[in-house]
Amino acid sequence: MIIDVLTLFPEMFDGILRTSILGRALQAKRLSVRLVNFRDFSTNNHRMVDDYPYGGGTGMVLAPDPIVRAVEDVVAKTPGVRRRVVLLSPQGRRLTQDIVEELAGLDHLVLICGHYEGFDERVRTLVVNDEISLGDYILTGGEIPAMAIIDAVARLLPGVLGNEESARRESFSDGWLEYPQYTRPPVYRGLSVPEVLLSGHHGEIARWRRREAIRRTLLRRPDLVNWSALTPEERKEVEAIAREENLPLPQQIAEGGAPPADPEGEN
Ligand code: 4FV
Repeated sequence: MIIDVLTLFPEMFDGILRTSILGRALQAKRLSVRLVNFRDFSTNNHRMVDDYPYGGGTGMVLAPDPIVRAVEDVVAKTPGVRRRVVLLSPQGRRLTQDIVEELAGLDHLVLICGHYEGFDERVRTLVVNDEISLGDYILTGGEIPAMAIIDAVARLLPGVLGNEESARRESFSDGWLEYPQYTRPPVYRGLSVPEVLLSGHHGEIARWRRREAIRRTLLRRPDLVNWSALTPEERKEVEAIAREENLPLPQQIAEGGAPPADPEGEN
């Protein structure tokens, strides 16, 4: 996979591209990241990339030409592949693990980092086919969202995560948040590791982890519970834990009504 990052501050990426998992993956050519300063595509004698907004208003707007030319250049250099040109902005669809998995299936990803008040709308019209937001807050630029996407996508690429890392179940992979994790010492400042985890009883440990993943999800992110996708067993488990935690059942949250009749009609 080739990731082209169009940015006015390529030096911001030095750190992440030379460190840890990502640094090793780039060394091993598991993917390649090209930093493109779109100021290099500015044709005016002051290498300007922004200008005053038509219609007035505060701040500056990124002009279309340098960005459009930069995109056309990297596209021309990478013919005939599965590609997406992504604009990073608060107006985009919010980044999720599902979107990350989507992007990890591409051969060529172009990330356009904004600054100032944003982009001339014709950038969207001419060269953009996807728009992603890191979250509902305003940053000074699109570089940090681009770094987040590069990091999240890279770890899904073959050979980037060692097997011990990749095998591990993680939040969002099966719809639940991650269960609590513990390591040595068994007692720290009077706080003990749950007995079950020291029992060596893998069935018990798996059940405990599952229940704690459900509990944490119900307590912190009930919006993540995809009620309709739950098996009857899972539904029973969720109901039991919701009762333990005096929490309304997710579907009650979703439908604001009484839980649907149990298909087996047992209860
Ligand atoms: C942003 C976000 C973001 C808006 C004005 C840069 C800034 C400036 N990008 N997710 N949230 N961008 O705040 O992606 O152009």
